[in-house]
Amino acid sequence: MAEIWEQLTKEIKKHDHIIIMAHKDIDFDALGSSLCFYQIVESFGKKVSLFLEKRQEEHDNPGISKALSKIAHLNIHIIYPNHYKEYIDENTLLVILDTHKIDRVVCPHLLDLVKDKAVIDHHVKGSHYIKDTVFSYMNSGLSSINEFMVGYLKYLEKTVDPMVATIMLTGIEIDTNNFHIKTTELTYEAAAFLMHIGADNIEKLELLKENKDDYLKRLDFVKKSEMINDNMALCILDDTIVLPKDLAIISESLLLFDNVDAAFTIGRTDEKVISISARSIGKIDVEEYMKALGGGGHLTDAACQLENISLKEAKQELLQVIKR
Ligand SMILES: [Mn+2]
Repeated sequence: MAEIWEQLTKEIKKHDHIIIMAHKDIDFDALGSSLCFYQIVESFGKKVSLFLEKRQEEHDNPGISKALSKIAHLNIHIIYPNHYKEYIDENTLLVILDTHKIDRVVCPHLLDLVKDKAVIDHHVKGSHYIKDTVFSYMNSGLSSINEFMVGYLKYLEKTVDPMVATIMLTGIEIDTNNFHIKTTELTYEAAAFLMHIGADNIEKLELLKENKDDYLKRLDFVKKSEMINDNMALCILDDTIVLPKDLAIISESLLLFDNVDAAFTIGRTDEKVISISARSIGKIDVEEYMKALGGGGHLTDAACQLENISLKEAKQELLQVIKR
């Protein structure tokens, strides 16, 4: 990894202004790693800005709003979508975190405006991705971008603000479903390091709190889930449009039950799109199933999108693939 950190450091030093941009619907992995990277760049004495989709009070995820309110003391320079052009100067490096897909970044137009781009992601490579990068690190086996950033902090022998460390730890916990998936020795080491530099467990729990009604609604779907054979569970949502991560959360929670080695959740993620989120504890390769349906992913963590199809039809397609 040292070569990678070195290359990244060179890129930072080469540029006068670094803009950090993560994916839409920012989560704790994207926010934690963005803030960490922001502080790293700042420590190099460089001008740095964070591109955010929404203002603190506008986020759908109350945890994200809370996190943003708790870092006010850091005086982060934030750019919002309505006035970004004025901040683009000649020698800018745009760093994209926690996604590599053009249509997932907060502002795809910015990709055209800034020549030098760096991408750091841990999602499985999809189509329509950001090309022409001056730096790229993609590792779908990595738990989170926060784990990458901890490695970078250690390499640089730097630390971050304790609240940023807390947000990063929260991100690792969410992305690994509490250290259940994609968790390696380095993931635990990253968590330990974050505690060491001041991450706070009580603050973390505050950030993880969720709305009771949302929890109960999810519980209701979990209740209606079924076993589709000896060791796989399936949950089908109603026709309401949800975020892909909502499906993932349900699949992950199903993995905690007796006899469930793999879990699938089917739901509508767009007017014309039905998505399936697949999770496995590692004994069953769910990527195989999702690939067969035109999707992709990882052994323990995969997904697919089916267009112009009903929830019932999607279920039938999945069952057929599993039977084969
Ligand atoms: Mn992530």
